[in-house]
Amino acid sequence: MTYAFPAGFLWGAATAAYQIEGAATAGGRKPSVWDTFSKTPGRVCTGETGDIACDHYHRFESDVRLMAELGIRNYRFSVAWPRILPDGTGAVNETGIDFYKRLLDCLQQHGITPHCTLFHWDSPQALEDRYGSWRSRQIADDFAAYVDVVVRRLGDRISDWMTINEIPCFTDLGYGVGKPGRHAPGTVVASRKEVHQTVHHALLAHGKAVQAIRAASPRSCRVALVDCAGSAIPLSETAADIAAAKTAFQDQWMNGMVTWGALNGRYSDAFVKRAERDGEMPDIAAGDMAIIRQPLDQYALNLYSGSWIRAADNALGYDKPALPKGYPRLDMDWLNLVPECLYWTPRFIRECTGFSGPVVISENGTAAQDSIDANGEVMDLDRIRYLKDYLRQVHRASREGLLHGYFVWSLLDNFEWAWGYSKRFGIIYTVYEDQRRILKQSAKWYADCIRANAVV
Ligand code: IFM
Repeated sequence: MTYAFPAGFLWGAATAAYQIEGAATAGGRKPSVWDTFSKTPGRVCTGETGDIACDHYHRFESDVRLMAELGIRNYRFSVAWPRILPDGTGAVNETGIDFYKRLLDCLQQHGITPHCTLFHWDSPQALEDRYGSWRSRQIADDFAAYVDVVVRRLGDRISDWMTINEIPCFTDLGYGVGKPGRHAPGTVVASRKEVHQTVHHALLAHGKAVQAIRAASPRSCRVALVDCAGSAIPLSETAADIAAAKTAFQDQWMNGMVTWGALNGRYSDAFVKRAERDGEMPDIAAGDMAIIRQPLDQYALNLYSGSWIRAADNALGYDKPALPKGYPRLDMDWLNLVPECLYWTPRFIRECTGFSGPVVISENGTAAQDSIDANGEVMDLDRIRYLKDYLRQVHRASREGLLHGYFVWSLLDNFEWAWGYSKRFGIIYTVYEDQRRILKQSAKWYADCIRANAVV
């Protein structure tokens, strides 16, 4: 079997500001909630912060050069809100804007198309101090105002915008009930209703951001939301298991709010039924759902794993068999190998929502226990094995017209949030001691795939 992709298939690599930029206090940037969180003892397991990270702020030119050498023609990066509006609102920090202008010009010189995420979890600490960031409805307007600033200044260089990255991660995982969330701001709230309220505010921020982009962009552009939809995979490809997985899909993690809200303009029946029963429905003002459901030009999915689902004779109509202890995974406890998520999730998005536009995998990859061998090489054959299996599912989806692009996570090893630098997701190895970069074997293999437009 050859795994050749349709012509025009988009190959890319992704990063995020707090994970790579470093330069935490340079050029007028003020703290984000992740600066505060990572400096709080016990929050990041290694005690590390993003203060220096990959020092990409100072080294972006050589990083872009490496990308170009690999033949990567699409780069997904994020803009740091606290670099642009250090106090969250108000005065614009032109030095921060200049950094992104220089990055974008450099990408252009190397023929690389930018895909810009406007928010990848680094909310300004000032807004956390002022009103508890995502707990307040005010953040939706403040986010839209920030987006307006970015699009007016950088919009002549960018056609592909992504509003917000993975809403469940900074809401559901950022706020805990009973114990602190594992992600910033790590607040403890009183109820699930309050957690759902933060999700609702984030969706509202997304909707208002889409409107702001369309109003401010000086050129015609494409807008997407980046969703980490929970994947439901039929245990067998029989009609019964496929139907069961499709039912489960509407209530996987936050799908019932995020995917259904953004694409259908209402929360899923399964979510509403459960939330009403348990007193966990967020407050929704008149008109909110219409704001949340903005027409999108593209839907972006960060997918890594999923749950196996089979039909069952119970009230739900499905069950989720527990995974055995020895189920394969590489170097991340949650990252069970389920390559099929890359096929079934785009397919269920198409079948369960009103969205029929292009879908792109905006992140996929794995952490692995990489090391430099005696020859100075990083032979991450385990990552290649993983990516090969996942990309074959991308191939299946793209042949059926369900997907049109793929961004590997990540371009280079970086700050993996609560895991610090202990987890390496890059296809390029970062030597943190001296900031050297070493192309891993997977980077060379990925370059071969791009060249062949196929899984090789
Ligand atoms: O590193 C993260 C990224 O910031 C968001 N998606 C998942 C990646 C791996 O955990």
